[in-house]
Amino acid sequence: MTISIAPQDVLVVVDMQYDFLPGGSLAVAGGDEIVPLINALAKKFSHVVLTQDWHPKDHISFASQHPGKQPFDTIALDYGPQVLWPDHCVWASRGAELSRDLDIPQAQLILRKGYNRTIDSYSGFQEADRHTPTGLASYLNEREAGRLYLVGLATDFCVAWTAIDGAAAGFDVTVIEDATRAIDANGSLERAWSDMDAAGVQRIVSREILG
Ligand code: VGL
Ligand code: ZN
Repeated sequence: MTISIAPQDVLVVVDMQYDFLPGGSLAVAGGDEIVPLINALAKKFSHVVLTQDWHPKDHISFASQHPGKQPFDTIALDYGPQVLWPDHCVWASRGAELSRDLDIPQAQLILRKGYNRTIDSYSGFQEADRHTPTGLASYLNEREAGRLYLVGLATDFCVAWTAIDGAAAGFDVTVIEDATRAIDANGSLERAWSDMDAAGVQRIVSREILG
């Protein structure tokens, strides 16, 4: 049985940007493979929100800002552990642009996150201090959003945190697993799925919507 998508349901397309695609500075393996699938899924939704990772060039999540540290090291910040990354999705750089192969002209909102130099933001709902809101929950409530369906990159970071925070904000959240790809550093993918399960996030495959 295929899942029917209601007009109020929202497809949230997470971080489909050149730096996360093959050739990008933080390329997620197979990230390009999900573009056609996301385009097909988007045809079922009248309400689509895109998120865009958007960092100043000296962002605290960049290993380059921490002498002696390497990408994928973890450091302690005020708000908790922070994985360090290669420089990526720098404001107005090509790597920060959304893939032009996305074919979702009806998308209504592009939500940028991670623009505060001293706080990362994997989640589209709140920054990594677990406190500073992005405004997305208010937007979705004001727009009377129904279920949220998440796709994009990366399963174990921005998709997972957005899913968990969406559930915490009271939304019914479903991740469409085959329309995501993971970074999977140090067991992060398995951890992300168990955290999403614990938060009540549902997991489906695209066939359940596309038939
Ligand atoms: C992401 C690491 C750093 C993501 C963003 O989109 O999953 N991962 N910034
Ligand atoms: Zn980032």
